[in-house]
Amino acid sequence: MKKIISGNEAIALSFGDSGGVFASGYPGTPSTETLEEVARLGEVYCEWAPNEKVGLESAIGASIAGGRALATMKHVGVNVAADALLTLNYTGVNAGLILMVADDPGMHSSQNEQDSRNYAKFAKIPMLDPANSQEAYDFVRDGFEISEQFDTPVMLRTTTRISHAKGVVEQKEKIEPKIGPWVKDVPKYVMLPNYGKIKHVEVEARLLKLQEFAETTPLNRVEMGERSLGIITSGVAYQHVREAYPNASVLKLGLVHPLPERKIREFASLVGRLMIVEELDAIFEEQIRAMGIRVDIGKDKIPLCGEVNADIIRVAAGDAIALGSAPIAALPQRPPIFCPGCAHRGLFSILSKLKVFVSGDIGCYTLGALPPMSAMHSTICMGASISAAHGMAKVNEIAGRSEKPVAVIGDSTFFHSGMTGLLSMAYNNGNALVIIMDNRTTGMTGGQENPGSGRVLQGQPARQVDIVALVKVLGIENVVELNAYNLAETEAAIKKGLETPGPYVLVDKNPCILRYRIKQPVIAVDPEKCTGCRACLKAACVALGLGAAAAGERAKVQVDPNICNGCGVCVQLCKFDAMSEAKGRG
Ligand SMILES: Cc1ncc(C[n+]2csc(CCOP(=O)(O)OP(=O)(O)O)c2C)c(N)n1
Repeated sequence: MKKIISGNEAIALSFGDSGGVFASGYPGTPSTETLEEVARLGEVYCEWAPNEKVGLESAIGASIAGGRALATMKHVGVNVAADALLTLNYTGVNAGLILMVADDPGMHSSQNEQDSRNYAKFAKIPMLDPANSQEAYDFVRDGFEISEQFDTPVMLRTTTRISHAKGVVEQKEKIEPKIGPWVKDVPKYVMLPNYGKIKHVEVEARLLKLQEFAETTPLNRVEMGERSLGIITSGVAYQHVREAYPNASVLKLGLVHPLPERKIREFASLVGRLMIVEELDAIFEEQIRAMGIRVDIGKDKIPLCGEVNADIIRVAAGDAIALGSAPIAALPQRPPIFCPGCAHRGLFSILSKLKVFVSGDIGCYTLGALPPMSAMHSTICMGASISAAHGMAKVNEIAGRSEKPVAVIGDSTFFHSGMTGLLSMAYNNGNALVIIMDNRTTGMTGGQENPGSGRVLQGQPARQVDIVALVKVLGIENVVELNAYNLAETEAAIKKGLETPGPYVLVDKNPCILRYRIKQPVIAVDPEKCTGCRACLKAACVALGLGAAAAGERAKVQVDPNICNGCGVCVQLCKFDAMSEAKGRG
């Protein structure tokens, strides 16, 4: 049967069709829909883990117990899971195990654009790089076979365009899940140094076997065309190559680690100029140059940063840009902003007013760094807000500075990796104010469930972790609930937290209005009372705008009732009592 589906949907579908038994992961664009689709299809057990390390470790356990397993994450998630990955490569697997990682060249929705192919090289394990939805589907099945044949985890790497673009997929015959024996094998699965030493030798030997496999597998295919230009490429870059040069000779790599040296050498000998087109790092190029093969066009002409496209490739090869692909006029920028009605808006209005140093984290609340709030001053990675604030506070203490840092973190990020930072702060006599914005969902990635939302991935009820109780158990005495919609209360609570010595935690429990579809009565402006002072615009709400100014007067504020969600932050910012709940609307 044929379907038109995205790369992520294809991976999910193939997991069910390829004897998959257990899937786990943590949301992160562009990977998120994969696990959601496994859940929607309903054939295979799957769950959200609180972070990527837990997701991968659970998949490892599933594989050891004999079930084909999948772990899904975005590229930066592999950093979190890396500790497990870099020993899983030694133990190998029982049933097949695939780590699906979605890279984000161009940083459409990420804090960096690291190239996950580095991890395959680092871990000395195979990596597959599909170039469309069909390959995404096929490579899951191939991945399980490679995993079991070579006793290795397999990384399946997508990029945003492969994960999210839709294409035709032909389903294969279903492989019914077969759960193998749950075998005790201490030297294989217990990586004590003496067993690890043996395993390291095996890893190197396995890599040589995989290299041989790479030479002959149809995953790596030569498409001979005109011989003046030969291009080595993989993944979505292959599509751009074909758009730029439909008739060129191409070595398309599906297995991007390890590389097929003989195949590459032979291909290079058959073509005139050799070009390597890869997004992000020069992973192929460095290895191919190290083989002593001349590369005529590579990263000297193709940027290390961002996505490639047909024009970049043609210009790099010294040709004019493709007909009809002249650069389109720059589109107006549309910076992201808090949703109308979001509780984060109230909090950041006050943090901005108080001019405190905010150690931020990753989530919707990171938008608090943008003008006009400009109230977040560092954001490194998920979970870093609390631990970084702790380090700041210690230096302030050493320097004799009285200023107390504020850490802001969301519920999902707190469960992911913020909790341990708070534990450290309690344990090491820290001195920061921590604000946990518990909107009962993983908002930034589209509203996924998490241990605080009270539901599992499939939507059924689950144990709901009480953040206030958890914070107390971690050793924090001062934990106070907050209502971030109430600006006066929020300001007073923050001031109290800043004045009180030692760790202090505020927990806002207003649910995400988007995820829970909360609609509150809209706000109306009384034009008689509005002076056009613009104090309300500090709320940075898209529902607020300025009307036309009458002669000699300042333009007055208007509320778009179709967008407003009645949070009331603008009402509280107005000094002239000009804003109020609209009568008869809701
Ligand atoms: C290691 C890692 N995994 C996943 C992501 C993707 N991601 C960005 S923010 C976020 C969760 C934010 O949820 P929460 O902390 O609850 O804040 P909210 O967006 O709901 O305000 C996720 C999963 C990431 N940036 N880094």
